[in-house]
Amino acid sequence: MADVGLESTAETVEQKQPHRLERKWTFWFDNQSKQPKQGAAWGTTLRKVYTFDTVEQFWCLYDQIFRPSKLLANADFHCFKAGIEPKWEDPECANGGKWTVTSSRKAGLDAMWLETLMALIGEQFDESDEICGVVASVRQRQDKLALWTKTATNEAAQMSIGRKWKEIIDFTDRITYSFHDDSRREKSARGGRYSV
Ligand code: MGP
Repeated sequence: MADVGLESTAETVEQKQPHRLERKWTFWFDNQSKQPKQGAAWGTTLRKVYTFDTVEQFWCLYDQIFRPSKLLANADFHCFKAGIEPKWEDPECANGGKWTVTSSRKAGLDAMWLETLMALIGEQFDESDEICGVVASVRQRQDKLALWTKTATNEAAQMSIGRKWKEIIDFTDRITYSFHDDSRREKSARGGRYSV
């Protein structure tokens, strides 16, 4: 009898253990409409919000806060590997770039964001080391989702990530990959380098 009691206690303890992720992730928030003053340097409104490493923390944060449909225009949510800042200037991002998808429906953005987050924290990408994080941007014209990666010149890795991402978010239109190096330059230099 004592054994049965111990077993069921062990089961209960196990059920209550949080489910740890492979690595830590950080949610960030940027409300650019709150820019302190016109012409202020980019990034002054970017805030690190919460670093998590369990499934339970993720669901709580997602449910309570991080749904893009809750955002007003000119705001971004980011979910990046802990230790990487969602900026071109971060050493892990400096030589990188991003795949971008656009969505004209709020519900579309929410669904693609959630699918992407689950794939990231569940380490679904073969080249998961190449990934920095994902950004959801709500804009007047069109909402966007961008998957940031580390080594823009590694075309094979980027193509594989792009293909996998489209499957994950169930997106059939072409998507393009741009280098951060190009984004730093004037608008005319910002064409996509790869597409899938
Ligand atoms: P954005 O937020 O990626 O695109 O960058 P948005 O707002 O949809 O506008 P778009 O029409 O230019 O695509 C907008 C601008 O913010 C860029 O042109 C840069 O001037 C600045 N910016 C964006 N990012 C991600 C960075 C960054 O990481 N570092 C710096 N220094 N500036 C950035």
